[in-house]
Parts: sequence; structure tokens; C-alpha cells
Amino acid sequence: MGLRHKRGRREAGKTGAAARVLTLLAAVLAVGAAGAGQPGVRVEDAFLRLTLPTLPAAGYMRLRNTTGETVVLMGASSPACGRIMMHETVAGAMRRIDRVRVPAHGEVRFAPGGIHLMCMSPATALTAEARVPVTLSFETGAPVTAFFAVQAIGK
Ligand SMILES: [Cu+2]
Repeated sequence: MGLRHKRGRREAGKTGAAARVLTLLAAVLAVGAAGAGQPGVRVEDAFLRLTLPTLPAAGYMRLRNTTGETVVLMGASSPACGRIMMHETVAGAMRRIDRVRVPAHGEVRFAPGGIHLMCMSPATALTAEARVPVTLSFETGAPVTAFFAVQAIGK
């Protein structure tokens, strides 16, 4: 009687732990699907434009800050890129930048001819129509992972 009771409790405990893991997993998946990690920071229309295989690919997006505080992007990384740099095109030449400020309730457009991400040494498996995760790191708050659609050149 006592043993059965104990076993029952232990199983209940196990089920509870499993449920907690599932809840956590669901939360992680939901965050991935929504493309957000930090509340209030949103990545929209993100894509990576291929040039030639092995040449750096440029990353474009709209980074929205719906919070009342300035958000500062400090860098990006992706398993699909050896390294990601942040660039700004000024008078036709690219220069490296190490931070991008997104004003409160504002947005910054990463676009051709302006600020962009540069995927150095893209993975050879990078092909058009794929989607690759890119994780953005900020001065404060949690990183944000968004999926970038891979676009062939000329599109
Ligand atoms: Cu560049």
C-alpha cells in the first residue's frame, strides 16, 4: 500500500519534469518560429543575397525596435557563415561598423547601398531558396535569432 503510493508519487514527479521540459522546448521553438528572442526587437524581410559561391554574401533586413529604449546591435553570427561582419556602404565603398543603433520605437533598414551584414566564407551548402538562422547580439538583452531566406544574385 505504502509502496504503491510512493511509486505513484514518483511517476507523478517524472511526468511533471517531462511536462516542464516540453513546455521549455515549446517556448524555445515558439521563439525560433517567431524570429524573436528579445521582446520588442523584430527582424523582418530578412534575406541573404548570394554573389558567387565562396564569395561573401550580403544580408539585408529591417530591424525594428518596439521598446522605449535604444537598442544597439553589436554583431551577428550564423552556422552558415564563417563569420558575419557589419558593413556600411559610403560613397560606393564598404566600411566596417561595429555597432548599429536602433532608436526607441524606430527601425533600421539593412539594404543594398547602405548598412548590411556580410556573411564571410559562406557554407558551401548555402543555396538559393534555403533559409539560414542568423543570431543577432545586442549590447543589452537576449540575442535574437531570425531566419534569412537565401536569394540568388539578380533576384
Ligand atoms: Cu559589405
